[in-house]
Amino acid sequence: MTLVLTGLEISVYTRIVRMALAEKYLRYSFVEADPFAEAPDPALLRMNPFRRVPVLSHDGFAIFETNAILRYLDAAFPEPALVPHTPRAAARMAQVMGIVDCYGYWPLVRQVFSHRVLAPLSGDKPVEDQIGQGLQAAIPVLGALERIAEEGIQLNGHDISLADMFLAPMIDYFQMAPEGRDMLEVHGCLCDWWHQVRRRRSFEATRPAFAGPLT
Ligand SMILES: N[C@@H](CCC(=O)N[C@@H](CS)C(=O)NCC(=O)O)C(=O)O
Repeated sequence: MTLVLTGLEISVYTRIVRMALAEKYLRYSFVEADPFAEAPDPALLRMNPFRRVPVLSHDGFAIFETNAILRYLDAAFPEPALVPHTPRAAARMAQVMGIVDCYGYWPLVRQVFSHRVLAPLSGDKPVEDQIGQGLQAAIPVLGALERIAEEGIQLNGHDISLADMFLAPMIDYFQMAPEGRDMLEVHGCLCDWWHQVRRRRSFEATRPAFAGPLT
């Protein structure tokens, strides 16, 4: 059995899949591909016409789109299960994944983290407008996630599912920005979840090298 993950170390979507692989104790090879490079990587384009990472290949069966990859992994390698069995928990899990994917990634990662944290690391100037817009757009995202965490069926720190895989890498990047950390801190239930999930082996083992140890 061969699993090959094509991705980029700093990519949050790549880390989502790496966390799921780690939760399931699966061994895999990692092939680095940079979707942001100026010259398109022909191998990546052949696997994903949208030129995004990650792509997972299982014995030659290649899948792109993180949600599809996670669902496949959970079906092909059922233990430990990362999709809850009760209809309500499964619905909340899917809801978290949808919220993060559709409304969370851009403001939390591409606007707040990229401009406040990544740009200075690369010697670039942050675009303050982008950070401001990202923080504004993050308000309903964190609000919706807080309500789910408060309900307690998902994002409770112990019933681990694909929802935790999807959210943890994005919150990790968001809280690296001081403004992101301040905003997270006023969401008590989400904060409780964060303090539990960040201690998981799958989270620690997949943290990108540039980030250093979590403080
Ligand atoms: N819908 C895709 C999104 C993946 C995605 O956006 N990945 C980022 C890296 S975290 C990427 O490849 N970005 C390249 C770009 O924006 O051109 C999925 O679910 O896998």
